[in-house]
Amino acid sequence: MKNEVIFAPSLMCIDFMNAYDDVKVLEKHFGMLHADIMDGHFAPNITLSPGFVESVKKITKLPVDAHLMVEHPNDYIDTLAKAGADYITVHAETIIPNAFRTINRIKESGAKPGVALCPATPLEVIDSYIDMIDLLLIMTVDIGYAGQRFIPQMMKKIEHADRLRTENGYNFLIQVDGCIGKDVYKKLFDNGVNVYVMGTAGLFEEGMSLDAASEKMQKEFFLETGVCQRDSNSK
Ligand code: S6P
Ligand code: MG
Repeated sequence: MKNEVIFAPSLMCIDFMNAYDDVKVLEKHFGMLHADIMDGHFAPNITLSPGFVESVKKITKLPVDAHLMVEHPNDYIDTLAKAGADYITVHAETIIPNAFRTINRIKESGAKPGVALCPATPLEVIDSYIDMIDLLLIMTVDIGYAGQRFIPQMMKKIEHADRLRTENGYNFLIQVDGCIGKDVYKKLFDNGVNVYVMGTAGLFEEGMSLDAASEKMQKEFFLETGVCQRDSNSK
């Protein structure tokens, strides 16, 4: 668990006019795809949809993790599961009144439950159900947009989550999302991060083909951490 490394390119960063080809390139290189779903209320933007996830799942066998940044996540769980989302990640801030019902509903839908924390939300908020989740998403930027700066205070939260996992024998994957690039690979890896959401900071570079950028990204990760591609990307 601790050493499992998966790169999950962020689908909101692909070229939508070239979506089919971009997904096919990503499929060649990576082990998961990350789909941001926002409602313009909980997050100040509108991005992908369950329908988009369904289209992606029709053309690839890669697992998709759906990151739900919406006020009412329960409204989307069944549709997303039907669309083929492998992980459904809801924000802890949005499920406080009915966290157990929501997590159980994700499990019943056949998807794996994930829980996300905005940067200002402490880990303690999920104390009572941390043992029920398959994925813990620690946001390293405020939600809504690609291209922001990494929030350094998040390193402590990641370290804490990894310690809790080891001490209690929990099995969730730790995922990070927001400005993940070569400056932080080593520290994140050393702190037990498993799933790296790759956006504009580490992967989608203007002026470079996605194929070349995918290779460059993984070489950089290898140089910084010593983990090679063959050991990563468990699908
Ligand atoms: C932000 C969203 C993210 C972005 C990702 C992009 O609300 O959850 O998944 O798509 O942050 O990465 P970057 O490297 O542009 O910050
Ligand atoms: Mg995201």
